[in-house]
Amino acid sequence: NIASDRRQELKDPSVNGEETPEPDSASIAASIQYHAEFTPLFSPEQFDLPKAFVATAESVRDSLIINWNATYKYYEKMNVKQAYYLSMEYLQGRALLNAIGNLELSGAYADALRKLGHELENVAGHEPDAALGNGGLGRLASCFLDSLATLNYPAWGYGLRYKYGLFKQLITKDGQEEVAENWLEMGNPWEIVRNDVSYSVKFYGEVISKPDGSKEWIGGENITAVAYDVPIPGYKTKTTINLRLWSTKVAPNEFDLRAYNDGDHAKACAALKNAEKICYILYPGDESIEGKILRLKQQYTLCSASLQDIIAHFEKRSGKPVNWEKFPEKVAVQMNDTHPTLCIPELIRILIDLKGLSWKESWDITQRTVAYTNHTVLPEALEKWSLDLLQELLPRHVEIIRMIDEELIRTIIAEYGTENLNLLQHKLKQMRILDNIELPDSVLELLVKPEESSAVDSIEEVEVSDEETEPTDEKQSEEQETKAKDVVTFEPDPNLPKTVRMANLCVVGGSAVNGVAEIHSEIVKNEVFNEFYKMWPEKFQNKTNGVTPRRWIRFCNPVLSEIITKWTGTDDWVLNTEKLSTLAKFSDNEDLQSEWREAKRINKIKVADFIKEKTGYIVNPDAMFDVQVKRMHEYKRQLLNIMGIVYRYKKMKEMSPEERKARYVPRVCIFGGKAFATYVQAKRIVKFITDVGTTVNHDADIGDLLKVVFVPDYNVSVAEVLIPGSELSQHISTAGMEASGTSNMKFAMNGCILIGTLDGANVEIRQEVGEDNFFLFGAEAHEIAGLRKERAEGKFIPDPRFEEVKAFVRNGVFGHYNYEELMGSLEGNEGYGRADYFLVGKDFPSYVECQEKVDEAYKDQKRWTKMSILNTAGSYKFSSDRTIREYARDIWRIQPVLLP
Ligand code: T68
Repeated sequence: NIASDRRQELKDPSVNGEETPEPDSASIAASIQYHAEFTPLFSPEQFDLPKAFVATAESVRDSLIINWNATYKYYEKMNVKQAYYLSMEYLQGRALLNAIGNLELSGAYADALRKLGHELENVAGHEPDAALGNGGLGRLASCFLDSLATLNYPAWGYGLRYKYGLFKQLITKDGQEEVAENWLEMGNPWEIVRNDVSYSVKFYGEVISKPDGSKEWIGGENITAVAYDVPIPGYKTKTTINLRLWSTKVAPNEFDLRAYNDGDHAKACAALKNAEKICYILYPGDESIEGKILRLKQQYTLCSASLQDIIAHFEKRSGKPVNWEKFPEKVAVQMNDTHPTLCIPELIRILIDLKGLSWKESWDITQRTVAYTNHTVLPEALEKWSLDLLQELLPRHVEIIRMIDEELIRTIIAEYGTENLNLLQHKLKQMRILDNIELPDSVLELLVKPEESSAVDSIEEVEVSDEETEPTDEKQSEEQETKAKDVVTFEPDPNLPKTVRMANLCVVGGSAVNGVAEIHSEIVKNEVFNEFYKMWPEKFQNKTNGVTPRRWIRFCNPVLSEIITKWTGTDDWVLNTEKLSTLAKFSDNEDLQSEWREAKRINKIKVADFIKEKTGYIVNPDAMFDVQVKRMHEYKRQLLNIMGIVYRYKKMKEMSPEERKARYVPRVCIFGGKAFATYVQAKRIVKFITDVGTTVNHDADIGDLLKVVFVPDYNVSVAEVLIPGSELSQHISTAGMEASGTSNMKFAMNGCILIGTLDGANVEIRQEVGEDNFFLFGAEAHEIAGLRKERAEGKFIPDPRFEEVKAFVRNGVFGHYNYEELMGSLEGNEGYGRADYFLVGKDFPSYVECQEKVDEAYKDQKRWTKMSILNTAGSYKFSSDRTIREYARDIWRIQPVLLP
């Protein structure tokens, strides 16, 4: 055919079948040219950067597809146990440099592109970020995929193909503005649409009982989920696993042609839009009822399509008759937080209603198959769904959830008995999946002791109800009240909503529950799910997060990588990060120290260029680069950072120029991060930071001594520039609130020193890199509750320095935006609610004092460089390879499978 003739002519080796020789730059150039010519996405006349990117990516994709197919076929043949990672979010970032790096073709690609008139770096810069996630949770999923492929684990990721990723953040004079991120606008060369892999997903409808006693879910609204596969290459291995993203479209025959012909185009297209809009955007605001339904539809689409796919795959491999008992021996499903919880009732539904298994068999198989990772202890982030909403949208699933809830209640009763109804009431209140919902009748019967059964019809009788015991006088009424407090009631409160607690469902339905850092896993066991922990201690685990050293050192920081390779004597550290620890013994070596500083300087210059391009500010690369980049959230306390900066600025202004210079190290304070579009307080903080920047950066007295920069639109690619070029990074959450944090790991790996609280993975990082190489401050997790109480009781006496800063801000030094809300929230003024819930005021003095220690340390560059080297050396534990091996061993029970 003409195309393949043309490829022959261009000498593209991949036309000759799978057995390709190692591609050299000539064959790569031919392949790129071929794709540039035949890609239907661009007009033919020019080979500009966007087109060069797509053509290059498509040529890489050819190699990936070959490996993908080989991996798939081999797993099929070996019929191995496979893990499936279900996540509503993936923050993949850019793929080009990562893919050619993993394929070890970076040099060949750079040469090929140069022949075609382009620099690889510029071409790579034209790739839009795949931002199908909000922050840490989504990026973790992407790091895990990289490790799974690299370590040759048979595993797939499942997610949704959002048309618009996380919004693009603009910084204007009003603070943050959001615009839609149309990342697919120019097409996505990495995805392969599988039109033959699609499943029907149902919403609404009704459940009918059939004569044989089985149930069927009928009617309702049906849409189709179509698979889009994204190949995920491992590093230095042929293994290429799959990220399968579902996109939704109208079900066949749902397009209303009659309405269209009658001229009612809106009606005709309604079903079309209704199906497509499920995958329009990532995490739509769930303030409105429409938003809630959409979010739930997204979650169910992910669960239903993925499970149908997993089950079809299992059936195909297992042959007939299918032995369902074997399902958990072949399949492990990991739920990334509670967002995919519906896969528990969905798996049960499929097994019972479609495969004919019994409730007991299905429940047993499900529990042995799925496991749950918790990523947050914030109560407001623990998902709850209204029972009514679920009932309407997924009636069959609600029946199944009720069965699971009943199963749980029976287990609780078996564990704690019915003697002490007070205790039982407490346990049920904490643990039930259905919150504020009547007990099933069959359970109520259990609560009635046989000797009472003649007199007492149901447990309701043990209640003291107002109607029955009308008080006759005041004394009696008082007595009645005290009694009423002890009264055991299993009746729902009509004034409270009826909800389904997804986290409880996950704990009950899964074989394992894990937190994401040691301290977090302790909180999970001892606080969040304590009642479950007491009943099933063996279910609870810790899996400290990790990040991929490929993207987060090797590819984003090539200069440092070269130094590491030189001093550890091998580039093996990219796979075996323990090797990084050998750097420790050279931490005082002057040659290493000077190379190390030089690398940092090169990276800082890149950051300075980047800041100039994005913000217009010119910063001095010899100043200390102090960075806080993460989602904007009150608990992450960007406010503490900026208040500290304001304090520094104020002190500087009060000093003579000489004193100022002697006292302070020049600093560039860099912020980045997005605030959820409806999170008003977080947006105020963005505005505050940019206002401080406007004042400070134009203050001639201050000059290079202090600059404050808010880098707009923080994302994976921006992180890849900032992290290698930073020297101090801030991880300063209120202790006990950050589950883990993962950027802290990336910064430490890149020789950046952390200032932080004893929270999340900070605790372990500090342990690993050494206490002397971590700037610690602030209250500890076990103190927080007491401190909040003190605060609420008005017993807290703020530090004068904190009062000074607030007054300074209120004076209008940074303009006259309404700062009263922000400053007031730190005081708990009436109407502002939370009385400094995040304890910014409490930690402020220890924070500014710690920052003074940072300045002192930085003045001694030998000491600082040593600390920096020891951070990289001590960070080896935080490779996601380590994390993934632990999941594989302790939860999924899967083995690496090396392709022949
Ligand atoms: C993060 N969680 C944790 N959630 O905050 C962070 N939530 O400490 C941890 O390191 C990381 O998970 C990985 O374990 C999130 O990022 C979300 O993004 C999120 C999204 C939707 C709903 C709730």
